[in-house]
Formats: sequence, structure tokens, C-alpha cells
Amino acid sequence: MADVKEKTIAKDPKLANAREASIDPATQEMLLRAQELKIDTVFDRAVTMKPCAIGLQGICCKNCAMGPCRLPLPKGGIDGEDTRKGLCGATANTICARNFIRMIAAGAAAHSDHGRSVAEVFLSVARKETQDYKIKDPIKLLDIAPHFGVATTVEVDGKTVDRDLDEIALEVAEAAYNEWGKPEGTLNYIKRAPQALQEKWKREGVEPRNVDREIVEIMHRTHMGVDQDYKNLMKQGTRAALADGWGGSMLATDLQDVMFGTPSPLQSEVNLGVMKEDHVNIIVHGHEPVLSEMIVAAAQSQEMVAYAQEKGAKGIQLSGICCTANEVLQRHGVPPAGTFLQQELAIITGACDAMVVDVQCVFQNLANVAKCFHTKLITTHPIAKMEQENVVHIEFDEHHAMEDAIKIVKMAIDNFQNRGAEVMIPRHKAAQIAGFGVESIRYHLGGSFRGDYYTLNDNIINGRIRGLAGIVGCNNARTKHNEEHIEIMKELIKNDVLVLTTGCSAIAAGMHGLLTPGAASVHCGPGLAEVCETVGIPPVLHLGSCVDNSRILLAATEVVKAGGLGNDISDLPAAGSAPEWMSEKAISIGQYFVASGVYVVFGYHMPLEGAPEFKDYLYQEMEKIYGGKWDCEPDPIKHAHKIIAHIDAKRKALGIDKARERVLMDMADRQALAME
Ligand code: BF8
Repeated sequence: MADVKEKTIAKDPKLANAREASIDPATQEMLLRAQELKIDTVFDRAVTMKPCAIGLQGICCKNCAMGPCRLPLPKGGIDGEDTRKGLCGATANTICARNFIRMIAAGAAAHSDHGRSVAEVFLSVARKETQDYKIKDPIKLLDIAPHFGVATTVEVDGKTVDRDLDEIALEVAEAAYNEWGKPEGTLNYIKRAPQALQEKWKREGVEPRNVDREIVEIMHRTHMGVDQDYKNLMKQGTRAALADGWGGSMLATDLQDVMFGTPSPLQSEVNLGVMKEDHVNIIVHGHEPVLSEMIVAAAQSQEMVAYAQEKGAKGIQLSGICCTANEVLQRHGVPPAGTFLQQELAIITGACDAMVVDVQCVFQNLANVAKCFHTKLITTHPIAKMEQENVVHIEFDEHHAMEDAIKIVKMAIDNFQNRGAEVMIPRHKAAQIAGFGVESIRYHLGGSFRGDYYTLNDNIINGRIRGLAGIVGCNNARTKHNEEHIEIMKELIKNDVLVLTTGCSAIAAGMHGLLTPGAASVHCGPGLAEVCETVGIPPVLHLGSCVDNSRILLAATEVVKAGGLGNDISDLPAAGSAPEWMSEKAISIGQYFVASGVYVVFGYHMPLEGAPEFKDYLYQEMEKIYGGKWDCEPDPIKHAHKIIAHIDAKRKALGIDKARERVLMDMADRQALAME
């Protein structure tokens, strides 16, 4: 906290207190800078705008014009029968469930529409309608082809020969694109799940049919006067969430890997300090990497670097915010400038020559902040424009992708000379290793003789690794920026739990030094430290953006397949968490993990308190159906220990709890044992 001096902390009650707003010194410094310049940020608005108490409980229904009907819990709770109802008679359970699954629909739509855009670009590539994108990872293409029923070899004269790659690409592209709207059957990728899990989904009737249909059906069922049974509503919520995790998101990840390359571990830096005063700074922000991939190529081209130098800059510094940042980080090492809550602050440095946004998690207030500086704010997506006049719209089209990217990079370079005198870039940044995935975990934690995930499984079974936790998701201005993510991760790795992370949580982990192999000796318990030091990995593995949570599903499936830890994801000593969630996408992710058998703990708050019966259904009953369930715990240490208790219960059920006690004995204990 050394960087924020007492006298600089705002005394105005309408302004955020920098120390209470974030644990990150760069964020604190820039928040104070914003307040000095009288530019309001999300941190200040969180002080003056209080959340609606009824909405917070999840029991405000505005699905028809007889409402909004509000059903707050009576003070002192429900005594006897719950007689609350809206004008139509909708109960608190129905209203809360409708609201909850509408969040799933929005989250699944966001991930899956992103996936659709990627599938469209891939189809253009396969049809050879664009020259700007190529198939960078043919091995991944061959890996996924069988899931779409596309053969990779053919019999010729009694011999098996490889099929033409272009033919395979076209068939995969068409089949993949069809997943959004095919008229019959179920999604192809659900067959990638462990057999036991597939059987559960079949038994419950929640196998997703096609991506769009499941989202549309939520909107239908939650329309006034349709589905009035919270369990039946949640069934559809589950089906749509699965269509996201094992559908839209997984398709986005795979097709991006095929076109842009499957990530492998690489070194980079993170935080606002990656921006450079003497360089042209371009920040890419949002989620879809189809344009940012081209911007990386354009910004690194000799021609553009020379042009920047001509204009007086030393070079071009590209960085990112949110999940577009994670996409270009994991494939190119482009450093993230910050998380979701730092987007306004990146412009307030005065050194951002262009911020290029695509879809999701983009503050409309960026336009107001950009007005105070020279920054060009450029929207690029036809579905995501801004009303403010200072925003430039350059619509991206994959058919002339490079041309668009060069236009944007040039605009940023031309803007370099318009910078104001006062540039203030915080010096804070951290080194990190990112770019993990199913394949690299196999490489690092597989066995040289037995292959696959055996080494990881062996170390879970022998207890060096107590279990696995996926810590993912957003920042939320209602909680202290990054605090919960970091406290939870530190407590978990201290207790030998290997952490997999994505989204803004992963950016936070990098900012606070948890994504380096060196973090193992500083923060980990003895078992996890030994494994990390032996194989040279950080104790927290960065698996990419939020659509890449699908990588966690597949990594968990690989662990099941490797054997020795039960026959379903729900048997694993593993859990999921979104400590500072804010987006509807997080609810969709949470539900697809729960329905895949994972215990999921959210931080901050869940909009369920107004409907205790529905809440109980999610927190208790779900486990009997899918093996996974929801929970919420805002205190980070208690949150981590709920996860650890769950992991220990699973270890006990697997009969491997004693192994862990043995592996953690010190030398004296072992000698005593040998003498017995
Ligand atoms: O999709 S973690 S704030 S950036 S929603 Fe948004 Fe949340 Fe960040 Fe990535 Ni995910």
C-alpha cells in the first residue's frame, strides 16, 4: 500500500476511497489521478449508485406491463405459508427462477454468438473467401473433425490414406456452423463428456439440441404466463447452459485454436505499467479475437513500425483489456493492461492513442473518458456501437480483415502527436507465464511413458496435489478489486490445491505475481510446491479467456479418463469459483459447471435470497441430480475453505484421504513409521 499516501485519499464521501477500492497499487494510483482530474470512474459511481434492494434478492418481475411486481421477503422471513404473489399469481420461486435463467440465456447468447462469429470466419477460410486468415493448427483440426463425424482418412486401393486438409476443413466448418441451428439431434460435443455424465444428461432430458434453440426457449418459457414451475424452468436453464459450455464456448475455443493456433506456455507481463510513454499505445478490448489477431499482425509489421517511427514514436505497444487481452496474450504474448475494472484507467493514463473495442464488458463511459483525452475510441462490431459523437466506428469484415486492421493501427499512429502534455503511466507491472490448455497440461503433467494425464492423477492420488480448483470470472465494483480472487487463490495453493484460471481472474492472478513458477516456493504448501518446482509450472495456470472455460471442462474430462479418480467429473476432488462475478455470462458458466458435476462457489452475492425454496434447490437439490451444486461465500478465506472441505470430502469418498496424510509427513514421521 506504499504507493498511496494518506493525504491523497479522497475525503469526499461521493468519491471512492482508493485504498478500499482495489488492492492493486496501479489501480489505486490511477483512481486518484482520475479524481484529481475530476473524471468519474466506475469506482466512484459504485459509491453514489446503490443497488436496488429488491432486484438484489432476485424477486422483481418486469416480464409484463402489469408490473414490475416486487415480492420482497417480509422482515423476519417467512413464517408459515409463503403467500407472496405477483398480479398474475407468479410466486417468488417462479419469478426468481425466471430471472435466473434469463441471465443464463443472456450469458449463453453472448458466448455463443461470439462462437458463431468465429464459425462464420472459419467457414470463409474453408471456402477460401478470405486470404487474411489461415489454418494455423491443422493438428487441432484433425483432432476435432471426428466429433463432427468428419473422416480424416480414406481407403484407397485397400490402403488408408490421409484426406485432403481443405476438404476436411470445409466439412468441419459446415458441420460446426450447423450446431447453432440444426433441426434434429443433439450437440455433437456433448459426446466428449465422460460417459456417466452423458447418461445423467440423457436421464434428466437436458441434452442440448442446438445452441440457438435453447436460448430462444428460455425467452419463450419466461414470457408472461408460460412456465410456472421453478424446477422445470431450471431444467431449461441447464440445457441452455450446457449448450454454452459444451457448445458455443467450446466451439469458439476450438475454431479459434484451429485458425489462430493452440496456445502453449509463454512469457509476458501484465498491468497498466505495460503501456509505454514513448510508443504508440493501442489497446484491444472486448472478447472476439478475429479482429485483434489482425491488429497484432498489423502492429508488428515493418511497415507500421516504420510509420510510427516517422511520426516520432519509438514503436508500437499493443496491450489488452478483458478477454480480448487474454486471447492475444495466450497466442502472441501481448501483455494485458488490466482487468474489466481498469478499462477507464487505461485511457486516464493520457497515453492511450487508440482503444479498439469489439463486444461485451465494454463500459459506455469509456466514450466520456476518451473525450477528456486525445484517445480515439473505435467500435468495430455491427452489434456494438456507442451513441456518443466522439466514437469512431470502423466496421470489421473478415473479407478485408487486414485492410481494416491497418486502417485502425494507422489511425492510432496518426493520433500519437495529439497527446496532451500530462501522461501518467503507473510503473507497476508483473511478469507472468500464460497460455496453458488441455494440451500443455498433458505435456507438463503427463507421463513420458504412460502419456496423458497420469502424472497429474498420480500426484492427486498420492496427495501432493490435494485437488483442483477453477477460479474464474470478473471484477465487480461492489467488491474490492482483485482482493477476493487473490486471497482465495493464495489460500488454495497454500493448501496444495492446483488452480486453473481464466478471464479477468487470470489477469488479476498475473498482476499479483501468482502466474510464475517462482510463486510455488513463496505461496504453496509443500506438496504442490514440489510438483510445480519439479515440472516448472506456476501453481496457478492461466487457461485463457472466458469461452476457454471449456478448456477446464475438457481438462477435467482428461483427468477422469486417465483413471484412478472415479468415473465422472463429480467424483473428482475439484471445485469451481467466481469470486467477484458481475456478468450474466458467469451465471451461465456456473450452471454448466454445476450440471457437469462441479461444486461452484460464487463470491459477492447471489440474486436468490428472496426465494429461499428456489435457492435451496440450487444449493442442495442440484447435487442429487447432477453431482454439482451452487454455493455463495463472500469472505475469501471461508470461500477457499468451503472448496477445500469439498475437495477433502471427495478424496475421502475415493479412499485417497490417507495417502495425502502420508505424503505430507515430515522426515521424523516417516522414520517413526519405518521403525514401527
Ligand atoms: O468474459 S471475466 S468481466 S472480460 S465477463 Fe467480462 Fe467477466 Fe472479465 Fe471476459 Ni468473462
